[in-house]
Amino acid sequence: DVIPKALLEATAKHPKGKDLVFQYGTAGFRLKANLLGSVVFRVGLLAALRSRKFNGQTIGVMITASHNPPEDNGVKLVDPMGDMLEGTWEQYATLLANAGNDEALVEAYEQVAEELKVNLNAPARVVFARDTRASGFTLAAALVDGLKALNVEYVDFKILTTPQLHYLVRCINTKGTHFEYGEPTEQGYYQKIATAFKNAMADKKPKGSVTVDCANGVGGPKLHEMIKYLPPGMLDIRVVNDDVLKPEALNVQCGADFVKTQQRPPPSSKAAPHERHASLDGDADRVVYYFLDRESNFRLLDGDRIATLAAGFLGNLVKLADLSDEITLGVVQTAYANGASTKYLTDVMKLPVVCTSTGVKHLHHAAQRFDIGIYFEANGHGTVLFSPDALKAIETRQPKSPHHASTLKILTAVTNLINQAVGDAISDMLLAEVILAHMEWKPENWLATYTDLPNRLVRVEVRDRTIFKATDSERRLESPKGAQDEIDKLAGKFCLGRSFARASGTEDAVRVYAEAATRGECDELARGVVMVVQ
Ligand code: 16G
Ligand code: ZN
Repeated sequence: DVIPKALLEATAKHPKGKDLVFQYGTAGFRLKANLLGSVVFRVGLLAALRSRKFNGQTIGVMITASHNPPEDNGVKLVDPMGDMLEGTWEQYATLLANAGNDEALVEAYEQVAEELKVNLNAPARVVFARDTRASGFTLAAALVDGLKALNVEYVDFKILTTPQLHYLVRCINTKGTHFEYGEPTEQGYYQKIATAFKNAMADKKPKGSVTVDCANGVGGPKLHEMIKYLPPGMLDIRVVNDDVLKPEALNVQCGADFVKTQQRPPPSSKAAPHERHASLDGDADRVVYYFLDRESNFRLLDGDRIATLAAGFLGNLVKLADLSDEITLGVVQTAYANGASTKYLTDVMKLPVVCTSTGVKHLHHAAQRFDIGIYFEANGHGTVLFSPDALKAIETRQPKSPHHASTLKILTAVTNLINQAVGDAISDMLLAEVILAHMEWKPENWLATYTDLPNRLVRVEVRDRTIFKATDSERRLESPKGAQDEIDKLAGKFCLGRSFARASGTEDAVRVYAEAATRGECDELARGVVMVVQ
């Protein structure tokens, strides 16, 4: 057989490091970049199988480690509609990555192909891209070796944000169908979003400027590019931390993960009170806002805030468009959502709220069950999904008045502004700007909608994190035995106390989250639960 022979030759160039165990986790494989060559090569093999399984539909491969340090890298697969790899295939990625030597790899590959009944004569197409990390170029070459060995047609999109690659995959696979998503080029991405932004703004104009911290990652050059497509003078975007020529600066003391975990502005920030600031992460799929209040206190507007902002705006548009009877709207959060945001959505906005496990794929699937499904993780990962029925209802609704017509036009524009494939920091940021402009809100008004409960997130090193098994969307532990009872007892002692512990999907640690009515109670609760876990 020719394939095994080509495969054997190619894999010899990318030997697996001895004693390494890889796992396709919440966001693909992630580790020190110098250990990743064999993994990326093998991801290429799985991408080929997945594309062949879909008879030549295009699969995406993104090389990035998001908010992790510059010396790390990672790789993940993108499914035909631009969403994340279907969960049942993750085990095959893990299996291939861990095959001990070249022969074992060929065997594993053949086993997977057979188990999944992949027609190896079907065409295979893969597109791929990488963020700005120094290691990306070499890893992309390893991927190409894998693709070539299996006769895959491929396109290297070079450097892109993660959501841009997801967008391209969706565009390619929907081209010529009723669900055509857009022009499958980087320019097509900017054009689609910029046009939608202009139409969604309608006659409004944002006040003041927004300063965007790009974590010295790929979001910097791509946002600069996007700005060229936006209507001149409409929005004053000031791009900072956009140095991609110093790869060692990536995510260091800046970006979405820094402000969220440190609860303070980056040391380099020149923020003055009341100004809007947005922070992206290293591959531009997460965004959070912050500002300094009158007393120069740091105020974070995180993913929960973007979700409530979007829910309020879209809910109102649906009502004004007279579509409330046809379009259901719901919000998806994780256990990390601040309890105050959940209460606000449920009690004040009267919206259904669903809680899922951590990780975009879980939220995404839950959001698909609404006509308009708004999902955000507190850390800024998220988007809004519109069902085919919702899009059709919006498209076919006959305007009854000029005002009704302009509402429908704005709603349509918003469906195009929001990346339907995956959470997209640039698109989410432009959405937030549109909403703030329509509401004529300053960041203070946005913050005033509800008051966050004091909360604490603690990373706990444990001997074996695999013994921590969570249930109920990771809100409760079923193992180790008795741990949950102790957590319940502790949480019950404090006003509005809530706490949970779960094994991280990306690091060798357990994370403890706690919130309560006051800072003191919250910290005491967190300390107590850390003791339970340790
Ligand atoms: C991954 C997830 C992110 C999640 C984080 C949790 C994707 C694309 N990324 O980065 O959504 O918040 O993991 O990490 O799904 P943890 O399991 O270490 O807490
Ligand atoms: Zn990211």
